[in-house]
Amino acid sequence: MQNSENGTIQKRAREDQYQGHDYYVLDELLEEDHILARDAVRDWVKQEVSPIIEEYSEKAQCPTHLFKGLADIGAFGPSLPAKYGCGGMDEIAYGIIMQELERGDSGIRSMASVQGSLVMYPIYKFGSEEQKMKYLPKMAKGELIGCFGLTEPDHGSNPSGMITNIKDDGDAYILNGSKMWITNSPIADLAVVWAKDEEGIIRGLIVEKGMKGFSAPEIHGKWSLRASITGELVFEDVRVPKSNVLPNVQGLKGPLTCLSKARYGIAWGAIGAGLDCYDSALRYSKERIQFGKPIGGFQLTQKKLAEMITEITKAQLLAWRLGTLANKGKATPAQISMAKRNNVFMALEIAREARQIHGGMGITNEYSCMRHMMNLETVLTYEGTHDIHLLITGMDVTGFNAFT
Ligand code: TGC
Ligand code: FAD
Repeated sequence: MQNSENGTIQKRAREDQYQGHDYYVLDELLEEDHILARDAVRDWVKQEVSPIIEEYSEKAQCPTHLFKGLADIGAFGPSLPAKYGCGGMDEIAYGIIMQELERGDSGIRSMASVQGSLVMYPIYKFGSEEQKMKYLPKMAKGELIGCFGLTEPDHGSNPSGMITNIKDDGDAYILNGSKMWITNSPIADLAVVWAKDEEGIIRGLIVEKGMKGFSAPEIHGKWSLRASITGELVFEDVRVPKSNVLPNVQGLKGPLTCLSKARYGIAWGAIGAGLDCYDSALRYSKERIQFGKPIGGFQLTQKKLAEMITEITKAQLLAWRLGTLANKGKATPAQISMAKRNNVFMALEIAREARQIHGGMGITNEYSCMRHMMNLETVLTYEGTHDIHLLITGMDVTGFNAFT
């Protein structure tokens, strides 16, 4: 196992042997740009993420130095327009990039999801031209880091109950309240925060680091997504200029529209985590000898591997079709919920099965499956829990709301 001296992070010696798996030859459905993007991100993950990720996770440290590299490979806002310094690619390219990042670690994908889909996207979709020009090019380059504040200590699945609020004060609003479980908040330069105005209407605001009364303490003690930094957002009479309000949206559909964008990315991303676990388990099953033969020669191991690749292939098809709908602007929020829910659960089940195939070694940092498994517990919960997405599907097919 790897060791560190003096608390510094050392690169792991073992080579990342990951190979993609494409049982139904879905590459034939991709364009050249998609394959180029995938290969570039895969190489970057092998060089920059795999050698360090186990130890950053163990130490519960966020590899913040990777923000620059993520920007260089175009991971921030890949499908936002080039005019703002973004990728100008399509939704399938965005999905594939998320898949390759999450193949490395869900926390690395989170760094990109939050920046691109939850901060840059609302500024792009709901912001003024001045706000777009001020923030988007710098965020695409990783010069500014953002976070997204929706969840509150007492309002997680039910964000419409939020109590964070703004009061009119001439050329500014006075912001009070708090947000909980916010990815990147302790290191963020800006936060897109959702708060109710005096009429109870949800508005989006850009709150900048350094504004008086604004703090972002870190949350410690996570057993999941340990290479991602999570914190609170605390607002005590923060004076936010009215020019920082996102002018083009009101109501809960503002944050939920951003969530649709990010959940779409997670539907692809989770496949990456599942693929990494499958790839490792397949290789191990051919190398590990018990009872005089490779464990991959036993029927029970084959059952696990066969079911894994079947579920991965179904998830790949779901993501690809969702991507083609998204490219036409036709992917519905409920379709996105189905894919997020299915694909994350699929990846979590695969991580558990892969851990079994690795036997005792599966619980160590020599292999990625235990880390993926722990990460995926968060992915199953954030951006809408597994059960909330089930209820979204239930409401979509029956027309009845079973949330309340
Ligand atoms: P409801 O009445 O259904 O909807 C209110 C308005 O929003 C519209 N809408 C959507 N629009 C776009 N995308 C979606 N996914 C949408 N879902 C709903 C809806 O049409 C309506 O519009 P309008 O014009 O009629 O006003 O709202 P509700 O209060 O009944 O809530 C429904 C529910 C429970 C599904 C929703 O609140 C929900 O999705 N809850 C889960 C909360 C959640 O996902 N939180 C995530 C926080 S952010 C996060 O986890 C980031 S992790 C990042 C990382 O590290 O990667
Ligand atoms: P709750 O809403 O309290 O749910 C608890 C349980 O009750 C769940 O199983 C849920 O499914 C169930 N439940 C709730 N309502 C119903 C119902 N009507 N019917 C049936 N079951 C129900 N949020 C942000 O805003 N920004 C971020 O950047 C962000 N990053 C995160 C990072 C991490 C590491 C984590 C763990 C969370 C993050 N979140 C973020 C918050 C995340 O979105 C919430 O944790 C999630 O939405 C669930 O809210 P909750 O934790 O309050 O659980």
